[in-house]
Amino acid sequence: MAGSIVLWGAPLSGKTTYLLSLVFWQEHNEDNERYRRLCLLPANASTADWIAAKARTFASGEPLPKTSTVERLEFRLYDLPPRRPRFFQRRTAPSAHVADLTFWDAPGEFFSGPIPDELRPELVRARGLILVVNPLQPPSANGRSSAYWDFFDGALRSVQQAMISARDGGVPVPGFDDTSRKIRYPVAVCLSQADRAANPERDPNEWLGELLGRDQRLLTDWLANKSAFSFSAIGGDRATAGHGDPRPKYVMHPIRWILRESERLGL
Ligand SMILES: Nc1nc2c(ncn2[C@@H]2O[C@H](COP(=O)(O)OP(=O)(O)O)[C@@H](O)[C@H]2O)c(=O)[nH]1
Ligand SMILES: [Mg+2]
Repeated sequence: MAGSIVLWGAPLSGKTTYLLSLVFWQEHNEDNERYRRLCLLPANASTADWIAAKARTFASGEPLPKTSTVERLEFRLYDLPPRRPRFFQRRTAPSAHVADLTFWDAPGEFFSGPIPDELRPELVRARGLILVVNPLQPPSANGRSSAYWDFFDGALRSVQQAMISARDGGVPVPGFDDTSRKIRYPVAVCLSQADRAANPERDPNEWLGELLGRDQRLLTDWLANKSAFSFSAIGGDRATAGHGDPRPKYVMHPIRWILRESERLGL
């Protein structure tokens, strides 16, 4: 199978909660019963333990604890037939394992600068990258207006350099474009916790442009295939949304887009 989709994001952007939403909560909506669905599941026992422990903590209402170790977590993405197929859909394909998704759970500092060396080989081989930032809380607390740009620049520069050195070492890197020297695999830039914003439904590309200000052009210098997304893993503040399961919004959109784009690009 092709490389993984890698999830990366700023400290406290909502990465763990996003994974909870993908595995447990997803968008449950009547219409979805008529369509094929994507489903994310833990791929091994340690990942299953990790996500189950996070879900229990979330359900207890306690804050998710800070992480002190580095742990590689592996998930599998499945494409499933409709829950309630229409007559003409009766003979649709069965479920299939369509991609893997990798996440490193690690202390916040780990996510604030360049991507650490030990993770780069997987980023070089990846079929796509999900980058998460919180649009209401810049990635670093140093108060610089360029906090968003610093985060993207740090992460993407280290990926590009790793791709160049892999290629120079004779390893084929389909996710890299030799001519333009850009990262070629699809990169979904995600604005998390959209429910906290005054207008969660605003155009994510425009929203991202506003966060980056005059630096927005620079993202295109790194990335040949990018798109902005916004989502909410919880669907609303728990205090105001009351009890019951969270109701995530748009959480599968970046993943669907990466699957489609990586296929189009032959990755
Ligand atoms: N309102 C709201 N809060 C969220 C959402 N996602 C995460 N949070 C909160 O943001 C904080 C950081 O989330 P967490 O998943 O631990 O971030 P991580 O450090 O990137 O893994 C926690 O207090 C979460 O409850 C969301 O979609 N909506
Ligand atoms: Mg976390």
